[in-house]
Amino acid sequence: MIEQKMAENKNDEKLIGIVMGSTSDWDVMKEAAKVCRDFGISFDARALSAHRTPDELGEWISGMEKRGCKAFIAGAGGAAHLAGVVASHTILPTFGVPIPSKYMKGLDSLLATVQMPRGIPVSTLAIGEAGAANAALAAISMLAINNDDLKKKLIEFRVKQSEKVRKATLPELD
Ligand code: RP5
Repeated sequence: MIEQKMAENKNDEKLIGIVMGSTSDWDVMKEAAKVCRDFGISFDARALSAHRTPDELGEWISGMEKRGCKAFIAGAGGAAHLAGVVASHTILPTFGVPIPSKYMKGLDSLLATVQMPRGIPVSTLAIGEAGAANAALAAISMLAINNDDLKKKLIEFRVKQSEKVRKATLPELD
């Protein structure tokens, strides 16, 4: 019985938790999910808000910790306190992704995410899709410290990326 339970838990393992303040953030945050998928890293992605669903957010975080989560990625727009609230619930590393906002183009989200008071760190990435993808890469780099397969995959990713730049040509002059 106990063994079966352990097996069930193993299957339910999610190494990275991806959370966003609204389903409207998914277009940006799916870039983090895609990177996890491409590296074969299990993840759970949810839309949960720091101010609209605070209790469910806390429950999800503690549930993720039980499922073996090693890092959280949190994206929100506007008064983007979601990543800070996530970090307040866990000692696991939290990566913040500022979502582009309608009126301030994400500068508000960036400042709200990055300007954490001392004591509760949020590692904040760039505004938008690049930030979401980099948040996943940063979390994966952390996982790779103790995982040689993952380290290899990250090196391959970098090599391919460099090759792409080397092979790129500029367009002809008009
Ligand atoms: C934030 O407010 C969300 O993270 C989102 O970026 C923004 C707008 O949310 P919706 O009004 O689209 O649900 O909480």
